Amino acid sequence: MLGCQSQHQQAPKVAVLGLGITGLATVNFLLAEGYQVTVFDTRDTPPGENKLKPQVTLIKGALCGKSLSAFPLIISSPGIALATPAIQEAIENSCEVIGDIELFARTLKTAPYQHAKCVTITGSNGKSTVTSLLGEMAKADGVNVAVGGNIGIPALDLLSPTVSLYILELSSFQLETTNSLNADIATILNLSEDHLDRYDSYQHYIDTKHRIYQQAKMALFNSDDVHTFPRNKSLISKSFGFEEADYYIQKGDNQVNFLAKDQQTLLDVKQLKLSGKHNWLNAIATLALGDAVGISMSAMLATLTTYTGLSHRCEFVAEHAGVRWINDSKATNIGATQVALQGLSETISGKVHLILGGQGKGADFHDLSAVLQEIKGCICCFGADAMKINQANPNTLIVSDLKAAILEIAQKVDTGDLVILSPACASLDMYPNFMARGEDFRNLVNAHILGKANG
Ligand code: UMA
Ligand code: ADP
Repeated sequence: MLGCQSQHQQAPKVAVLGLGITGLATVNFLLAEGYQVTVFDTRDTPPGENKLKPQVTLIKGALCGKSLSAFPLIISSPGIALATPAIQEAIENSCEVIGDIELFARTLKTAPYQHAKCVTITGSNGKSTVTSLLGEMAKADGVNVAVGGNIGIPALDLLSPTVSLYILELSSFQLETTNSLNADIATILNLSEDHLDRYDSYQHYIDTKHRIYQQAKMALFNSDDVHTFPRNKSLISKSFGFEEADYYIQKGDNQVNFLAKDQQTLLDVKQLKLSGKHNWLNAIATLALGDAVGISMSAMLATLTTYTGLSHRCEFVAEHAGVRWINDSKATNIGATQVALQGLSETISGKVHLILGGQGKGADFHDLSAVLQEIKGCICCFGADAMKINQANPNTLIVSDLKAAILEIAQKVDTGDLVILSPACASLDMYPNFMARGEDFRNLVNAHILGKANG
């Protein structure tokens, strides 16, 4: 579909919606393919504006269906919902609307990229951990690998004739506009409620996630989570899970647990640097994905004994006066916070204290009640949905911001306690992203608990 016009034809017109990192990568890709590009963004100062090449027209303001309908092909960014009325109008007027991942998928089928393998990873939680871990395993095995997608590098920026394996983390937003992924293996790691401000129901969110299996050569599903099971029964599939699965956790004597495959023990979970039972599942899911694309088991197991995980996921920040402070800012939905809190009290002698809040994305905070009731320490909530959290969970205290939460809890901690920021919400009401929120937590703990200057 790309690079198709001759020198004498006018360059074909294409619209790009959104000028964040995806929009910018898409524009640069399309210019290199010889397209005439117009960008639309609803923001006054789109982040990519100063990096835009001069030959590209940028139109700011509300999206207009009539204007979009002038473009036979529209590439929409993940931050813009396909359900947006102007986009729907363009679709009704026979415009083709796809996303950057679809553009990537189509390009991957053409020379010189067609020999590369591709792994695609989605799920409500654990995507970035599995994606980056698999990338490290591939590197350890000497594979020329490129890792990107929702994890932070737009897929189109990864394209190179020398890459032999692409590993893509995909969000439901990206899957909305993707139709022809031809992944060697695709997985949905788990499903729990998220992004209910974008989808009209949980089922709609689940259905969108299932698009990842379309045209995949193989599916990997979570045998403990029925929502992840592929619906196409003829699709070749493998499973991972705690017990009944191709890749599973084998219980040995004296509470020793092993990562295992086909009755064969692979690694004692104590050798994992990642902590928490959810990471046992992330580890076996990653082994299954790596196996499917031919990464050697020895390189994968060696990586598991050294990989310490990404920042902002149950990350140790400081210990002061016998109290541990943990940053789990990436817990942006209820499911992630539940997992972080489960079993935490068993690992410490004192109480757990929790900080949560932000944008709840339409979640029902009653779903957190069971884990919050287990908490014996102070629970502070802040941000746009603090009131909603408090109404569903009266054992929470509303505070103005993260600093106020830390100062409040600092007065209540005893030796042996643990304080965790695990917000169950997006950060965008008060921060540019979850990383900035996690860094603010780290700086505030340094400044107000350890007494160090920021920086
Ligand atoms: N926006 C507007 N008007 C526009 C275009 C965008 O207001 O015209 C807003 C969106 O609603 C959104 C923000 O701008 O709040 C960014 O949207 P974008 O599509 O321009 O985003 P990019 O900068 O291209 O980043 C996107 C992903 N962002 C989203 O899906 C919102 C990044 O995932 C991803 O890393 C990047 O592409 C590279 O693939 C971020 C994310 O929050 C981390 N993802 C969600 C999540 O993980 O829960 C799905
Ligand atoms: P994602 O990219 O899907 O947001 P991450 O790997 O960044 O996932 O982890 C985000 C948070 O989700 C972590 O801080 C942790 O609390 C939780 N989490 C990680 N893996 C799992 C899992 N397999 N099941 C449930 N929750 C998980």
